Amino acid sequence: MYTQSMDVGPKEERKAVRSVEEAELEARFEARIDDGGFIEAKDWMPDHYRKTLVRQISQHAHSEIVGMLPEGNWVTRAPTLKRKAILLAKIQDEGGHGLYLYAAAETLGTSRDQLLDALHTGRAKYSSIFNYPTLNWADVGVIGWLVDGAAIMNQVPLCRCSYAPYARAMIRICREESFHQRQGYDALLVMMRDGTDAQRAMVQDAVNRWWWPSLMMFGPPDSESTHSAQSMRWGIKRISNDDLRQKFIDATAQQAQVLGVSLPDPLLKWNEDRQHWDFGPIDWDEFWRVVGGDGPCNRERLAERVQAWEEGAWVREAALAHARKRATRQEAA
Ligand code: BYC
Repeated sequence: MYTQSMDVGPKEERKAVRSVEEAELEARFEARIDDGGFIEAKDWMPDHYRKTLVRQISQHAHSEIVGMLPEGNWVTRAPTLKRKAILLAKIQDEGGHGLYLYAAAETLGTSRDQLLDALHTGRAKYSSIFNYPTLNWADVGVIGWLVDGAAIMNQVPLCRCSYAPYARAMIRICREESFHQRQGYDALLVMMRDGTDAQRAMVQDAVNRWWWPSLMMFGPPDSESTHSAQSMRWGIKRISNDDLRQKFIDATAQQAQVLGVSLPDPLLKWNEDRQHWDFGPIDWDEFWRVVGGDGPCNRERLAERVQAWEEGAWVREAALAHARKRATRQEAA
């Protein structure tokens, strides 16, 4: 009821009418979410849902383009033409993923310039994993196996995210990510099976450095996750941070055995009762340090991004000038 009393002024009345309409819209929105339906860009949605999506999708987009940097470090030093072509294609794919994701975030009413400004001024987050260095060639294989492997584990459920433009982008991204993971595993398998002792040691060293940061990719424990409960209720996240992390560990512990590498966790052990692998404590202080900007490469990554943006200004200006010229010609014709 929005006209309970006769003594409300026109302003109060308008506010009350609006809130009734909003309550109805919200009820319809909630019902659609409960039925497992999808929300499209033009559908009504609560402000908090919109903000949560812009936050998550833009963080994801930033991760894709910052993720190009550690691998880019190895393009000129890839050991063979085949590995170089694969690496170039993979890095190019990450740029494409960033594009799909920025486009999905833009459908929520935030411009690409605003999103990139937040990244370049250090206000936006991107995945903690990309603040670690790539020290040897095996790091490229391990990024494919573990980092892309963790990304797929986290991202397959996002193909069913309640926000349809994000879900559609994720379907395309996941197809490509599975190739990324396989190329990494294949590169490592070749080094472990046919390589020299030095190459096998290089793989083990890379695994030792990337294992724990990969587990941190899934976010803080559920008990400390600020957004999980609401995002799960809205069907943005379908599986919790801890459950995804466990699924990832279960899959990779077996793959490590096939590869012939050991994982750097003395407590990693198959638990017959739980039907899962038990694992040791994660260093959450390290995670929050890296997320807070104080990881091994945070400053370097951000500086490189800003430099790339500034050096690309002439390309953006030329594209705009070209578009203006075409529009003028079309008007004149
Ligand atoms: N790094 O409440 P929570 C990839 C932040 S893979 C940095 O659990 P949420 C790629 C979180 O943002 C990587 N920050 O948050 C792979 C929040 O801070 P704010 C990208 C993290 O959102 C290979 C706070 O901690 N993938 O792209 O419910 C090659 C509390 O966390 C991290 C995605 O982004 C982290 N690891 O859950 C190239 C997938 N974890 O925002 C590229 C989509 C947490 O309140 N994203 N934080 O300031 C997601 O699924 C979720 O956003 C997360 C976190 C699972 C990551």
